[in-house]
Amino acid sequence: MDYQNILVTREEDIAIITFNRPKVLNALNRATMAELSAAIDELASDENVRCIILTGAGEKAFVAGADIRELQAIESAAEGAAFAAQGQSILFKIENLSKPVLAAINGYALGGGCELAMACDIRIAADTAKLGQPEINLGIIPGYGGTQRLPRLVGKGYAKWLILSGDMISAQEALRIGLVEMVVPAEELMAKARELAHRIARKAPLAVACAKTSINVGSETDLGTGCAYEASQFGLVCATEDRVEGTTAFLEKRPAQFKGK
Ligand code: CO8
Repeated sequence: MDYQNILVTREEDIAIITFNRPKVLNALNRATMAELSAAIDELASDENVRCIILTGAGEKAFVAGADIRELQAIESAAEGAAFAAQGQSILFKIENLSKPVLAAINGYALGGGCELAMACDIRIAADTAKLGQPEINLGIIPGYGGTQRLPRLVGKGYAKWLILSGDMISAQEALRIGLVEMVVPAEELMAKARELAHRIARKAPLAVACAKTSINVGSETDLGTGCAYEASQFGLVCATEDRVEGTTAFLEKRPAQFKGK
């Protein structure tokens, strides 16, 4: 498919989606969100792609938020709610995708950009990145899941600090509070992200999918229900050829050759 606002590249068993509107710091307008949604669908059905990286074009930004010009043009409560719900559905698509999605945060991840990163499975930030939920400065609140995913990641107190003050924090501070999982020198960001993505891509894909889903489902329910879900997913992976291959390869002291079956 031909995209105008994003770049989609494939490298062996991974794919990279690059937000490509550097003149507006990769702000997410409706067209970009629609393309992101289409790209996720495209990569979901490509069995050669086992892991996806999201990043931003240019030196300055991952994504500096929703496009403020479009936010300014909203005319009613109903339009605003529908706008938010539409974006949320695309972030859910990323969160619920059976393939892992990594955010390589190469600069500003603000508002919708921070929300997008939070819908990813793992966040790796450049040491120069800055993160925050500055919506309050515009007279609005986060609308792409930020009031929900931020407290789940960092706890209510830090979430309220960031959302109520609009403060922007450094990558190091984001690491300290658990908003990102790794901080690396900016020049090493994409190499580190690629290396992790390829490493995950070489694991048994059905096991990767079941592990991701179990963590997602379990973190939204009580321990007993979560463990019951895990047991059902464990049963599913036990029925795969890759389980036979993985355990046999270990016992035969050779690398496993996973097939995704
Ligand atoms: N939307 C539109 N344009 C933007 C945005 C944005 N989010 N961010 C930056 N730009 C544009 C600027 O207007 C500027 O354009 P121009 O060159 O034409 O003047 C260009 O990008 C470069 O930006 P700056 O000159 O401001 O660059 P600085 O280095 O001086 O500052 C900042 C960088 C600090 C990142 C600054 O650009 C900034 O504060 N940007 C806005 C950040 C922000 O408030 N983000 C949150 C937006 S709201 C949101 O994301 C809500 C999500 C949920 C919505 C749910 C319903 C839809």
